[in-house]
Formats: sequence, C-alpha cells, structure tokens
Amino acid sequence: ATQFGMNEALAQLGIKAVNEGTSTGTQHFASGSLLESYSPVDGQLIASVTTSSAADYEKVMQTATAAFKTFRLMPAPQRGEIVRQFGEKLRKNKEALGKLVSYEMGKSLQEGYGEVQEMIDICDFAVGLSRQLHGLTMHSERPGHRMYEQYHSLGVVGIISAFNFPVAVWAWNTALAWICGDVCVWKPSEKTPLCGVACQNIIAEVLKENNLPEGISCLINGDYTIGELLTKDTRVPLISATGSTRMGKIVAQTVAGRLGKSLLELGGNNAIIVTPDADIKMTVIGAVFGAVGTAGQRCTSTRRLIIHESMYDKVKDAIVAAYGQLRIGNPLDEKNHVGPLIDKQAVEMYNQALTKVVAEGGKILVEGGVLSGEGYESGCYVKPAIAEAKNNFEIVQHETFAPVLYLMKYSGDVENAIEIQNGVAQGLSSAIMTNNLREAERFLSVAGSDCGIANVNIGTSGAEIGGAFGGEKETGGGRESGSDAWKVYMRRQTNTINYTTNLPLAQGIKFDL
Ligand code: UN1
Repeated sequence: ATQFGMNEALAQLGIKAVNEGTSTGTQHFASGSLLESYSPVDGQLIASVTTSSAADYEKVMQTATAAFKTFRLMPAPQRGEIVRQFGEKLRKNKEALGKLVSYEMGKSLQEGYGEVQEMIDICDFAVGLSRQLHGLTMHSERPGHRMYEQYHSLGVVGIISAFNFPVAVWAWNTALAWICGDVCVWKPSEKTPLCGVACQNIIAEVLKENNLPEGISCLINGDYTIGELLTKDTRVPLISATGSTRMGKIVAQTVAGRLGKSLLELGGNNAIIVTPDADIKMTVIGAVFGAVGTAGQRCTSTRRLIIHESMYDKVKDAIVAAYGQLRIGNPLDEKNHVGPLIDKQAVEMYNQALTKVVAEGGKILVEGGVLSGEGYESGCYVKPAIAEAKNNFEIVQHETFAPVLYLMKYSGDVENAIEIQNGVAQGLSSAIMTNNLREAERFLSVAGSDCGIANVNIGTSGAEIGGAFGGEKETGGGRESGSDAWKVYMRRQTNTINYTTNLPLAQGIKFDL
C-alpha cells in the first residue's frame, strides 16, 4: 500500500492500516469476526474490517428503524440538501476513493475515478429530484371530490452490492433512497469491504455535521449469512440487490416469500451487432473497451460480437490487432489498460471458460493465459482473450466475469443478428454499430433488442446515470439510477377527498339509510 499514495488515501478515508487495528466504519455495531481485504493488485493485505454479528445486526436495524421515523418528516428538498453535501464530500475525496476502488477491486485508476464520478452525478441528479417527487392529479367521477396520488417514504432499504462496482451502485441506491426519506442498510461484497467502510465514513461525517441520526446510513460487513438476515427481515420493505443471477434468484425468492419488494440488477450477456456499414474505428474502440474494461467484470461488459459475414474478417483483424496493443499491469499505473481479476477464484473461472470454449468447438483467436513474474505476484492478472464461437455453446450462454470475448457471424438481414443477440437468458445491455437508419430503428423497435439497454453506435458498457439502469429476463427486471427509478423507493398512495355534504358512492351504487 506504499505505492501511488495509497497509504495517504487510506488515512484520508479513515481506514486503519494493517498495523493500526481494524476498521468498522462509523456505525459502531461490529463485534464479529475479522474480514481481511487483500488487494488483487499486489496480493498484499490492505486492512481488516470487523464484521457484524447477528446481535450487531439487530442493533443496526433498531438504529435504522428509529432514524426512519424522524428522517421521513424532514421535507424532501432538505433531504436533497444532505445529498448535495454528500456529493461535495465525494468531490473532495474523489482521488482517495478512486484509488481505493482501484486498489481493492483492481479496476484501472481511470475507471476508479469514473466510478466516484458516477456517485457525484447521481447525487446531483437526486438533489434536483428532491423537488420533483410528484404524483398525478385525476378527475374524480363524483361531484365535489378531488383525487390525487402521493408518494411517501418507504422505510428501511436493504442494499446488497457486488465487488465490481463497490461504491457507485451503493450511491445509485442511497442517493435516491435518501431524498425519498428512506434509510439504508448496506451489505457490500465481502471482496471489497474497505470500499464500504470508506463510503460509510464519508456519509457519517455529513450526517454528524447536520445533527442527523446515524441510522440513516448503516453498514453491515460479513458473508452471505448477514445478507440473509436482511432479505428475510420484514422490517425491510425493499431489497435492492446487484450481483449474479444465482444470488438474485435466492434473494428474489426469499423477499417474495414475505411479499417484500425487490429491485434486482443481475447478470448480462451483452452483444454488439456489427453491420455491413459499421464504422470500424468506433466499433473497435467500443468493443475493446467493453470487453477488457474493468477486466471484463462489468455486468455491461461486451461478451459477444455478432458480425455480418461481409465485414467479418476486417473486423476480426482490427480487433485482434487492437488486443496486441493492450498493456496489462498495475491498474494504479495509468499507462496500463487492464488490471487484475478480483481473485484467484475468478482466474479459475476464466481458465475454465477458455478450456470449455475449445472443447465445444470454438477457435482461439487471441490466446489467453495467467501472467506471472514481476508485477504479477498476486496471480490475478490474465490476458484478455478472443475466441470464435457459436451462440448456442453452453459457455457462450453463460456469463463469465472475465475478459473473454466471443466472435460470431451472421448473414443476411439485421433480424438474423437480433435473433442471435436475443438468444441468451440474460437481457441487460446491447448495441448495434450501423449508419443505416432502417437497421438502427429495427434494432430499437418492439421486434428488436430485448434488453433494458439498447445503444446505437456506442458500446454496451459505460451507461450514464440519467437513464434507468437494468434489464430483462435473468437480469432481474429492476431499474436503478435515473429516469423514474426513484418510484420503487417510495410507497404510492391514492387519496380521494370529498368536500361536499353528500356521500355519493363510486360506480353509481345507491346505499341509503
Ligand atoms: C455494473 O457493472 O454493475 O454502464 C454497473 C456501466 C456502468 C455501471 C455498471 N455505468 O458500465
């Protein structure tokens, strides 16, 4: 942690170094076992956090539910002011937090900063939204009656987030939940607990400066068992979970079992369709960034390229050549494009995918492999690989969270490409590279892409926060972040008011006494 000013960054974020003890985050209820966080960058122990036990969880929930009772009474624009201050603190901590994200998770420093920028952006979005939480006014069928709807605060929002976006996804949820008057209990990934502590420390400072209850933002570190307490808890009306489809199915069933609400943002199997008149340069940049950015560990990462046969060789050669330019190494060093995978288990999955694609009849175009030697001591650095494959291969149907890109051909009409693109269980992100208006519109039409995100002349990853983010099918159907995603964080109430001295019944029903 001595390189790239990392010790200073950790100190700024209130994280105790290895020899100084353990961190809990400013929430006081953590007396469980220790969780050690090792960096995939250099394999070193960064720091340890104390996890929350079941008894700690109970105290956290009491703090959260008590905080909700007062927070919901604060006018929404005033809650917006708190989120504005949080955004300001994030601006001040952007460098330190971006570095921690890069060091603990392994994404490039540019992407680490980008992630903090997403947090700042959603705060700005939420501040404006805090004056726009409006419902509709309807015309009543009864004379002298007024009917309208309003949105009220929901309660405790449980947030389960993944290692790959260890800070931004939490902020997408909290910034909206807070302006809506909800309080949040966050279970970060076990692989990135320090990012959780750092975020908690930043918001705790804002709450303290404003004399607000700390239960507005709670952190519970630990393994899936602590997450289970959250998903089973009837005091938590909404669970927002981001991660694998496997995890999402368990969470969805548990939450549905108690008729709670869940917002799921799960796996993707994202493709770019490359049409006969695609711009090759844009296609290469979009596809390569999509496939190797965050070392292929975004839920929006590009996994498949569906290329028209007339363009196939040209695109293939250009992409293969671009892979030759990639620099793999310490992500904190800005000259590197690709950092490590999160851990050795991920490396194992990557290796298995490459073995499997060959076993199923695929052809390797860019050789993969695990890097070793100086700078690669963590054992988590792998070479981004490309294979020619068929869409129906089992491995292609599966989301491998690693930089493995599958190339496939289509012939004839764009409809054939769309069919391949939709021919997977997941439905998060999709893209088409075309200068042909008819093709672009067909791709965006009701008979086009079945994904929650469909882009034209842009890659599959790197969505802005202003749009609703999420997808269909096994991606889970939830929408986070922009547009009207805030509505899931509130409860809707229809109000009808009679200002006459009569009591007419709806549907013309007569009832006289
Ligand atoms: C994720 O991978 O879980 O669209 C989120 C993107 C980012 C968010 C990804 N803005 O790639």
